[in-house]
Amino acid sequence: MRVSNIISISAIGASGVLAQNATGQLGDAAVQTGNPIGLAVKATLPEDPFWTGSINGNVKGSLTATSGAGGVGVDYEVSFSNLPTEGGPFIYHIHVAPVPENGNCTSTLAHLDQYIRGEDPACDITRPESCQQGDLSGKYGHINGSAPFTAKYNDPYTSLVEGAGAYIANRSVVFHFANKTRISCANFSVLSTNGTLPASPTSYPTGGSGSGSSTSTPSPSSTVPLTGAAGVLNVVKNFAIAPVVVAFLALM
Ligand SMILES: *[C@@H]1O[C@H](CO)[C@@H](O)[C@H](O)[C@H]1NC(C)=O
Ligand SMILES: *[C@@H]1O[C@H](CO)[C@@H](O)[C@H](O)[C@H]1NC(C)=O
Ligand SMILES: *[C@@H]1O[C@H](CO)[C@@H](O)[C@H](O)[C@H]1NC(C)=O
Ligand SMILES: *[C@@H]1O[C@H](CO)[C@@H](O)[C@H](O)[C@H]1NC(C)=O
Ligand SMILES: *[C@@H]1O[C@H](CO)[C@@H](O)[C@H](O)[C@H]1NC(C)=O
Ligand SMILES: *[C@@H]1O[C@H](CO)[C@@H](O)[C@H](O)[C@H]1NC(C)=O
Ligand SMILES: *[C@@H]1O[C@H](CO)[C@@H](O)[C@H](O)[C@H]1NC(C)=O
Ligand SMILES: [Cu+2]
Repeated sequence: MRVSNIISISAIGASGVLAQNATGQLGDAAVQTGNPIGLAVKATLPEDPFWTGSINGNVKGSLTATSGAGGVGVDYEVSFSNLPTEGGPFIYHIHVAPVPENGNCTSTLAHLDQYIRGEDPACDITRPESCQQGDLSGKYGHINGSAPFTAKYNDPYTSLVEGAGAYIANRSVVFHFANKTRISCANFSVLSTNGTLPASPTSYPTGGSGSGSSTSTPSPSSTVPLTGAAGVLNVVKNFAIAPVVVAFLALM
């Protein structure tokens, strides 16, 4: 008893400050400005789940991301339904890499984490700037039950400026069980730029097994290269460390 008390007290002593004030090795996440007004991207989960266990069809849903008011941060609109009846609370994140053509969610690697924070300790919801940028459910709420879930929030720490380390549109969204097992994942596609719909905004790749509803419009841009947005390449005010971070994440 004594010994274990002493051990736990000293463990708190040693890690308490860090645990309460966890932040990235590179500090807290910076607020992202200059996001292109009117740009919207959307990730829609495919027809079939990546997870091969027993669920009643894939989770349905999407995450729409638009430039925040005044170009500050990104406004997210999240909607998920047909959730599994067990295995929650469910979590979802922006992962660094896109989903490969074969739909393998493992290949999306780890969370967008430009500041090298890591997953542990868990995100403190009262200090979102200290969390991994991609940990959206950590910052804005887990999905507790199996009822259809919707949420809307502004995240100041992610970006729609191509070239920024915090850029999300060339990455992916992954939906997990509470135990982190990956159920499904999706790339972002451009939904609109200033109200105009490029390419085929309503058709999305179905991930894994292929034979799903094919797009009638040929859409080389079903994922995001923002080719039309010439003025958008606003690299200057942003970070050049993303490759380093990706390298770190690949180790996790
Ligand atoms: C940890 O965070 C708390 C609350 O934000 C703050 O009061 C305290 O000074 C911080 N401690 C350190 C060592 O940064
Ligand atoms: C949308 O239009 C506004 C005003 O004309 C312009 O400043 C902005 O760059 C445009 N956004 C995109 C994504 O093209
Ligand atoms: C994760 O949770 C799901 C749902 O409860 C379960 O089926 C699966 O076996 C778990 N995976 C691991 C690795 O524990
Ligand atoms: C996701 O985007 C990447 C990069 O554009 C692409 O190679 C991949 O095929 C896309 N994945 C799916 C499932 O469409
Ligand atoms: C997905 O990719 C991972 C890592 O490359 C690999 O280990 C795994 O076997 C793949 N899973 C499927 C279902 O292809
Ligand atoms: C989920 O449950 C936790 C703990 O009970 C609570 O703090 C949180 O607000 C709930 N999240 C949502 C999105 O309702
Ligand atoms: C996504 O774009 C950022 C720059 O905005 C870049 O640093 C990163 O390597 C790209 N990621 C992928 C997977 O293409
Ligand atoms: Cu994740």
